Amino acid sequence: LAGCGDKDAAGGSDDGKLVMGFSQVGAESGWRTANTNDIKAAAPAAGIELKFSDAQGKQENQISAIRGFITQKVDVIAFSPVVTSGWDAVLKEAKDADIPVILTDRAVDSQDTSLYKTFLGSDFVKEGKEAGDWLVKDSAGKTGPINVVELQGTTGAAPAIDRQKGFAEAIAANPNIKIVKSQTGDFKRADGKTVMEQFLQSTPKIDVLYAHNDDMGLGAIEAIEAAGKVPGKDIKIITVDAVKDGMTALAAGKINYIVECSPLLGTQLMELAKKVHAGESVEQRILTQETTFTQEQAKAALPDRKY
Ligand code: GZL
Repeated sequence: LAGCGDKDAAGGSDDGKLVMGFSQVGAESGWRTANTNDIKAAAPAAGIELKFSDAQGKQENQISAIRGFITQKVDVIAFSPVVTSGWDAVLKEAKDADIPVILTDRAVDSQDTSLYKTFLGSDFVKEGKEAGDWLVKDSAGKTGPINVVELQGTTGAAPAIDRQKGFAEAIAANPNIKIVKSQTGDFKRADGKTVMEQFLQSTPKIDVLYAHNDDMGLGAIEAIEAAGKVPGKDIKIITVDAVKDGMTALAAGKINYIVECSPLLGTQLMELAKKVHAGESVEQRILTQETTFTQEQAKAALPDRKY
C-alpha cells in the first residue's frame, strides 16, 4: 500500500522500521521450535518488524508466503528452504522486485548465487562426518560386522542429503561398519518411532542407529524399549541437534553421542538484514558455531542449555 509519513520507498513499516518477511519450514521438531522462538525474539530486539509464516513443511506454502512478502513490499525476505530445489522462479521474482533474500538454516541448489545475498547456517556434511568419526573411533579394535540403521531427515532437505553424505564418507574408514537400512523419518519423533519399529522387525542384528536429528532418535528409543532392548547399550545411538530432550537422553545413557546443530540464528540474521538493507556487502556463506557432546559432557552442559 502506498505509505505516508516517513515510510520508505521500499514499503517499510509506517514507523520507519525495517520489515522482514520470514518463511519458516514448519514445527516438525524441537530444533525448529527453538529456531522459531529465537527468530521471533531477535526481531524486536533489533528493532525489526517481523512478518512470520509457518509453511507446515510444504514448499508450495513457502513459495506463496514469499510471493506475499513481495506484494507487501517488505524490505528483506529470509527463509529456511524445506528442500533444496524448486526455488529459482520465486527468488527471481524477489530479485526483480529489488527485495534482498537471506537464506537461513538450509540451502538451495540454485546455480545463480545472485538470487540470495547470503546463507547463514551449519555445515551439515561436517555434522554427518562428526557422527561417523565417533562411530569409527568407538568401533576401533572390534571384529565382525557392525550393522547401522539410519533415520534420514526430510527427503530432499539439505540437512538430510548432507548428513547422510558426511556420515557415509566417515564410516568408509572401517569396512566392518555397514548401513544395512536407511529410511526417512521426516525429522519427526512419531515417524522415527514407526520406522524404527519396521527396522527392528526386518533386521535381525542392529548394532547402531544414526538418526539425523534428536527427535527421530527419541522416537526410535521408544520403539527400541518396546522391543525389550536397551538403547545406548544393545543399540548404540548417534543423533544430531543437541536440543534439551536429546541431551537429557544422552545424559541418561540412552543416546551415546550427539553432534550439535545450533538453532540460535536469530541475532545474526537480524544484523545481516540491516547490513543487506543498507546495501553493505556481506559474506556469501556464514557458518554457525557448534560442537559435539558425549554422555559425560551432556551431564555437565544440561543445566545451562537454553532450548
Ligand atoms: C538443521 C535443521 C533440521 C534439524 C531438525 O539445521 O534444518 O531441521 O536438524 C529440523 O531437527 O527439523
